[in-house]
Amino acid sequence: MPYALPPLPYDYDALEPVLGADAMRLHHDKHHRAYVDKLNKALAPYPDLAARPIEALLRDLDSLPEAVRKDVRNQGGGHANHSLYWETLTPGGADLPGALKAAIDGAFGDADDFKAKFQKTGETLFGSGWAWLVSDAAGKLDVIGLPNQDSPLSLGKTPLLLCDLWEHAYYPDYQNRRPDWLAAWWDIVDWSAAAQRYDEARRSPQTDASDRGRATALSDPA
Ligand code: MN3
Repeated sequence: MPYALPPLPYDYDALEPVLGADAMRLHHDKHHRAYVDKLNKALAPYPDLAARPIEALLRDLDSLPEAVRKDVRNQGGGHANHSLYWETLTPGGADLPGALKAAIDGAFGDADDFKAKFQKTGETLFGSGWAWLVSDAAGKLDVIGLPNQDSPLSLGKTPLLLCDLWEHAYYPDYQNRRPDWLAAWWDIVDWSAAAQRYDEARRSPQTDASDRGRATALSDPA
């Protein structure tokens, strides 16, 4: 199968007490795997599409055959979002490095103002979805909430950080207390991973011409 469930980059219990081992095992082994399996099933008739990185497909949803567009958006989004999510968490958290800190200060006021905006965005997002810190190609930051498994890549933005606000992400540890989950999540954020993504976003904008050219050349299989 072309898309594979990436292993967790730490042990199931590594993010305790913020996230418990049972919840992590269920989230990674069951929920994330289900997105991967359904994505592979949907793209089985489209080997040319399945050979491309999921991020490239999400960046150009409109170019995909209509028969698979919804599955790429939902199942492919679920796979890409969770893959990034595991990568941007780390036991005990990590400090916010200089370049990204300066960008956050410039965009939001200071780190506390940013946190307050992120928290409010997450608390007020209706239903299932994610809260995101994103960058545009010019390096301008924004905080957005997106429903379901929608990806900022589909909006031409680069995701830097994301907090899972589906109930499966926090009910085992926080029940219905989404604000408590959002407040605790900061303790496991890997800021160095976000800063690295920020540097890469500014070096190679996501909507570069070569990738667009490949995507628009795609068509339905014969
Ligand atoms: Mn999830």
